[in-house]
Amino acid sequence: MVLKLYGNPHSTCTQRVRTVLEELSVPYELVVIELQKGEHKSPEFVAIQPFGQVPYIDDDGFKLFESRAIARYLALKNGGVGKIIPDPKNLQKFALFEQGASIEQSNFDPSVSALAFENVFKPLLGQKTDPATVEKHKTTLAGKLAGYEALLSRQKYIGGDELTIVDIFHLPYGALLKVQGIDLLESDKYPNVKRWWAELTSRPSWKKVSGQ
Ligand SMILES: N[C@@H](CCC(=O)N[C@@H](CS)C(=O)NCC(=O)O)C(=O)O
Repeated sequence: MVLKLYGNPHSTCTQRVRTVLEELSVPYELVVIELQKGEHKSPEFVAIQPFGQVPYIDDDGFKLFESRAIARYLALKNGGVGKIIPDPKNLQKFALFEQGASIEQSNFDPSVSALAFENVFKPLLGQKTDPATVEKHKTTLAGKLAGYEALLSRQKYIGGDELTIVDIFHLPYGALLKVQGIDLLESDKYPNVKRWWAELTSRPSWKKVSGQ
């Protein structure tokens, strides 16, 4: 049975999983969950994903949610070891990869997802953007990008010297920054962030998923 991905093409977390699927050339069927209609809050959906959020996968009856956990599972299962995830047997390399995974979740995702919520999703939902919240998260992000610059000046990627799913995890929310007037490619202040972002965003997997 072909792998089923329950999600929505506009959902950042669904895009994260799709990009990893493209990197691995794994065939899949996207089962579109209409967020506008509240399909992710239906009893059938919540019976599988108790938080009522997309995405989840159904891999021949095995169901898994949380986009980053799905990405790890898919990479380990589908020949991604040494390609987009380090070999867990190489302890130090794997530990640096896990360090990168924590960096993305604690130093990038909180501000970029909050900014996307304020500037992109709230207007779509007919809600008002709060300028003070936007400023607060912009300031936080600027500080975090300085940390990214320091890290990327001593290693090629976030999880070490090889590209991993951790870099890919940044793509959906990172790409939404551009429509909010924050272009990581225009950032002369952070040349290593610029180098890293240019390479990441030009990957065929992301171009396909983002429709570029
Ligand atoms: N940590 C979860 C977050 C999932 C999530 O926030 N999904 C969003 C779409 S990107 C969603 O379903 N939002 C609707 C809601 O929370 O009601 C993951 O990475 O899968």
